Amino acid sequence: MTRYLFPDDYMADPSVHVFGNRLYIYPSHDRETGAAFDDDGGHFQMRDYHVLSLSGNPLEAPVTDHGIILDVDQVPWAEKQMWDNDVVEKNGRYYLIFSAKDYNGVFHLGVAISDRPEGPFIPQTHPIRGSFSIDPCAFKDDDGEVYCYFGGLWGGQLQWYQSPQKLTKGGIDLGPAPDRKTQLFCPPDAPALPSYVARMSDDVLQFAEAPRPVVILDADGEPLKAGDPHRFFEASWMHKAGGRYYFSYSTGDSHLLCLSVGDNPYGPFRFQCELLQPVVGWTTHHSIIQYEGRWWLFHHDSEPSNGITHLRSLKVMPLDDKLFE
Ligand code: FUB
Repeated sequence: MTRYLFPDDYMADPSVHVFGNRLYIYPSHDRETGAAFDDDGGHFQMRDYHVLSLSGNPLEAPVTDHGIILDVDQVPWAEKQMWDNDVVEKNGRYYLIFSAKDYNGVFHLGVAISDRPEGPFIPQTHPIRGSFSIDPCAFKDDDGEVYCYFGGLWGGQLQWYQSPQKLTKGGIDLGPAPDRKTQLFCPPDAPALPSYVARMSDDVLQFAEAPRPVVILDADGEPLKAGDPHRFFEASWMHKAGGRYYFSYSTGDSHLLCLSVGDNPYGPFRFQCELLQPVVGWTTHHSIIQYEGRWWLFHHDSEPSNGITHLRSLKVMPLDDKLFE
């Protein structure tokens, strides 16, 4: 049982939430620009976001396209590449957290605000202070605190930020430009580079603390190694079930979606299982949500574009409910 959700257009990286009784999907909006394929994702030249919504069984319900909710030209600090985004509700307002490149070619996270889940969203003039890399996931815990998980390797620039100590000083050391490429890989037996998580300020506009590394442990309680096909690459997603915190993510160059579990929002998280095997296309990216009494996996693949990796299509499939018991 699986469904292509929106055959009318290429969209990817779905972040999914239930607001009211409706399910809202916040994807990236893929497009063809002729940009050359490269290892830094230069072919992913998205410039705007849409929001989609549905009510009822995600395998059948009609999908509404609410149109463009934010365009790169509206964001003073962003030049290009509006990659993955997510939305969180707090005190009746909706906060869209998104990743884009600034005019120096550096990815940051930005925030845009709306009074409605379907937007439109008004962007802040500057990115989140101290933010870096891509793929934000905005998770609201039961106590109302919002956490932002983020990070992505290679084109997502996470490998530029290998020192949490530097981050805790509030500065971001990009390193000399010629070294950035050589920092891409660490030895296979070194601990894998982590994604990061930061609690957000009450107004959801800034990090309330220095980002902390998200550590994923293997069955022996050791951090996953850089050479492990299950180590983090991009596409952080956090959901809570039965009081436990489930951190899921893409493994990038090994093309898996993986699930880990912890007992608090910061982790560490213990690796649990592979959620999804490689799909058609290089990237795999997802969200997990409970809706209409079942658990669902929203993700994308490049099958409808005959494998063009930057022209992806949204999909949904039910998950085995036992995964989160
Ligand atoms: O959509 C651009 C990038 O591709 C995302 O940021 C990654 O997660 C991958 O899906």
